[in-house]
Formats: sequence, structure tokens, C-alpha cells
Amino acid sequence: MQVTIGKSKLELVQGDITQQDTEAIVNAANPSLLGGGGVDGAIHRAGGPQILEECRKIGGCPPGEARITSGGKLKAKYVIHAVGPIYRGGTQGEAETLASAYRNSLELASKHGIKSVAFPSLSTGAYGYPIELAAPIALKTVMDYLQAHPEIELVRFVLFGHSAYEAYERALKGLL
Ligand code: AR6
Repeated sequence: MQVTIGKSKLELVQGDITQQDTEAIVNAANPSLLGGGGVDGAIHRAGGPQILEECRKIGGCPPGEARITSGGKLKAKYVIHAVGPIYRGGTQGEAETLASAYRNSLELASKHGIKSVAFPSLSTGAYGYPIELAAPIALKTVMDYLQAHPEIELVRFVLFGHSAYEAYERALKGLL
């Protein structure tokens, strides 16, 4: 599914984030930036050791923030490492931290002149954020950013599996 937000495109696809040809892909990282499972493991495997080397030098990233490295061997030129919240029932500011992780990722992209960005669904795997709650926050945050920042031409959400895709599609239809 694809919609236009201001001058930009917002796309939902089912697929693998490591295979995307956008200028940047976003990693669902943890505060150490030293790797892990899920998206993080897949990105470091596909991108090679250079990304981890750069992450070591950065030295970490608090929840809600993002840091940028090169893309190593990936098609994408950059990886933006975003740290989402661990879901603890929804009363610990998780929604704000999640929105902030998306917003800070896009701000980094703007600052580096990056015009196309692919996101995974942050926090909805190991970090336990229910996808029906996370999807509208992710989409609304990106839509608000694109309205104000036409320099980002494309944001693509790359959803892993059909049920994740459907959750995002339902959420997007609800926001239009
Ligand atoms: N492409 C796109 N999406 C994927 C892929 C892929 N290759 N693999 C998994 N997903 P997760 P989190 C989906 O656990 O919840 C790591 O250990 C997955 O189905 O990767 O933010 C980090 O180091 C889910 O919907 O990230 C952290 O410690 C979504 O991506 C922690 O996990 C996010 O799942 C971060 O947890």
C-alpha cells in the first residue's frame, strides 16, 4: 500500500529490511548498539563487521534516540540505529519513547541529506510492544514529520510477515 503525504510517499511492504535499496535503513537496536537478535542481528550479518566497528566508537544510545553509521556491505548507504522502548504495560512513557525513536531517526536522515528511509516495526519483537498499539504511533509520527519535511521523499515500512503487514495496513487506513 502506498499513500502520498504532502510531497512525499509513505509505503507499506512485506519483506526483509536488509534487502532494501533505500538510502538508509533503520535498525531496531538496543542501548549498547553492540548487536542482538531480530532485525539487529540480520542487519549486522548482512552488512558485515564495519557497522559494528562504527557502533563501538559511538558507544551507545538511550531509548528514544538514534545514531547513524555507514551501511557496510548493504545496498543502503547508511544504517540509522534507533532504540525503541521495552513495553512494560504502557504506563512507563512507552508511546512517547517510541514516537521519539521514529522522529529522531528522521531528523538524522534530514541532517545527512538522506531522501529515502526504510523502517522496521520498532519494539514489536523482542521488546514486546503490541503491534496494534505500535503501528498507529509509528505511522502518525512519520506522517507528521513528512508533512513538515518534504526533503524526505520516501519512507517505507518493511513488515516481516503477513500479519505485521496487515496490522500496519489497518492502522494506516484508520489514520487517513
Ligand atoms: N526485516 C524486517 N523486519 C524484521 C526482520 C527483518 N529482517 N526480522 C525481524 N523483523 P526486533 P525490537 C521484525 O526483535 O522489538 C534485538 O535483540 C520482527 O518481526 O528485531 O525493537 C535488539 O538488539 C518485529 O516485528 O526489535 C534489541 O535488544 C520487528 O521486526 C531488541 O532486539 C522488531 O523486532 C529490540 O527489540
